[in-house]
Amino acid sequence: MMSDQLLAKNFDKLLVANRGEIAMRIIRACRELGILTVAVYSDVDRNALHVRYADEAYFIGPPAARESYLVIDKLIDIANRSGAGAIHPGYGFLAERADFAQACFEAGIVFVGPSAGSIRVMGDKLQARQTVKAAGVPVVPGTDPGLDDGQLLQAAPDLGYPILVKAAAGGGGKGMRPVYEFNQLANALVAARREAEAAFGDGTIYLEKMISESRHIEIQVLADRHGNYIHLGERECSLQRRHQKVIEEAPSFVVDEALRQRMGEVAISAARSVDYLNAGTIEFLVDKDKNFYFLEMNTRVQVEHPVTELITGVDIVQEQLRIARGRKLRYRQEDVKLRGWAIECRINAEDPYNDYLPSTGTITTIRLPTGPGVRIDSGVYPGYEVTAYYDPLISKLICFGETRGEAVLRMRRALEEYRIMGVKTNIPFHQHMMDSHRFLSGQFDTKFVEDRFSMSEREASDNLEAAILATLVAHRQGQQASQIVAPGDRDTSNWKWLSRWERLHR
Ligand code: MV4
Repeated sequence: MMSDQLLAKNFDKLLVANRGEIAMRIIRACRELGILTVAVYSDVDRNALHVRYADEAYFIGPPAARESYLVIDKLIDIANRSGAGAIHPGYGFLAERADFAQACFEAGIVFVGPSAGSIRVMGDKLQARQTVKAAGVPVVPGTDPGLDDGQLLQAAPDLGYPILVKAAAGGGGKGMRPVYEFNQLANALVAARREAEAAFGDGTIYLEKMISESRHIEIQVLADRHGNYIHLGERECSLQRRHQKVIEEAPSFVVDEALRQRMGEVAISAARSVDYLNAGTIEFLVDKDKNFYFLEMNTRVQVEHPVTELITGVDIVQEQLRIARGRKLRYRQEDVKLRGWAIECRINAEDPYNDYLPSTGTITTIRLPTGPGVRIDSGVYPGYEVTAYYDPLISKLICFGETRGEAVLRMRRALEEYRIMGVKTNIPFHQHMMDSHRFLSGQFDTKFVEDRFSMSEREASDNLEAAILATLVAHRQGQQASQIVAPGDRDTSNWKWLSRWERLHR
């Protein structure tokens, strides 16, 4: 059991300890619920949208986050001065810092999230693994805590190669090291421990069998103070580059109703094992035989939460606020019904033709796509300056359709409609992806973007027929929504192709 440090307290004013699109998203939910909002801003965010949109705004310091958005004492002080009874951390910054949740608790401020104890356990990947494993959650075969190098070397042959050396304090791909044969292992242990010690101040490492050709699929869970837990289905997050997700979708091409139910139940068990409260996400690896393994839990609202909102109708941020106010979840598991398909493209200020080099500068003009099935979550505006201080996310473009095909067609339309001047963006990357037959036929894993996708060449189309066949087979096997495949070129005939496939697969 966790030491349960959670405040049960209503509040009608909330401090948003974040910036950009997620600050806007939180303020919008507060507006709808009649909660007053307090924004904070650094020097470069004086004119930011979240500052103008909030009911009050307080200056918090220099642009560098560690002197502003990351300073716990300043945030607690501003909450107290403004009379905010709660703080929403968003994602990034202080969202997964147990000491921040603890500081809020000690100041009598509701932290919109789980307890410091839950964050602490899930933040230590080895402890998280042990805790969920004890609750019956499948984890990747690996080693127990507390082993020295000799014991790790001894354990390796039973796991089988390739092996991943992971840092307990890591996560999100940090401090991971692949080992392909026994004679590399001893060196890898020494190097990984030294790296982890330097990066996290904690040199604890462990071994896991590497699961190759796997997908990253995560389950959204919600938990209230009354012991109710529900899941909102899965998000497919395999399309990543350097551990940064670029496109997410819900549902996943490979998850059928039976698998969804099993993964959902397991995700809830994982959340229960730490007495989890509020919104959280259980990350799984799913191998090509559809075995799934717990990877990590994210103890915050995630960037990609909108795709789940669109297919479930559940407003996740509103639900977070209700939970924090001590209310019961508005949904029982049987109320959660998936409908349609949603895809999110992260529009980043970067140059996809130059190794995704970050692009800074002032956005002089921006015209955002709208219309049926299109949602934009954005914190930028004409005159907004993209700096190197914060992440390069300009906006999230999320498209909904009754079928995967319809969502893709809308995404193509919306990407063409998107106009932005002043910085380079990865819109061409997304357009290229929407033409990729592997994407269209759902044939990708976590290595796809980095290993098989290039902006400079078209994919070889020799697999096209196989892709089409796989799509049809998957469909016949009872996938609820349709899939489409198409050749690579974005010309008129391609468009005819797409709508024909889209119709065929309804
Ligand atoms: C793995 C794995 C394969 N086998 N663990 C990357 C981030 C962190 N959450 C764990 N990660 C992985 N752990 C085992 N045993 C492959 C990855 C991985 C990955 C996972 C999800 C999404 C993208 C990824 C890219 C590379 C590696």
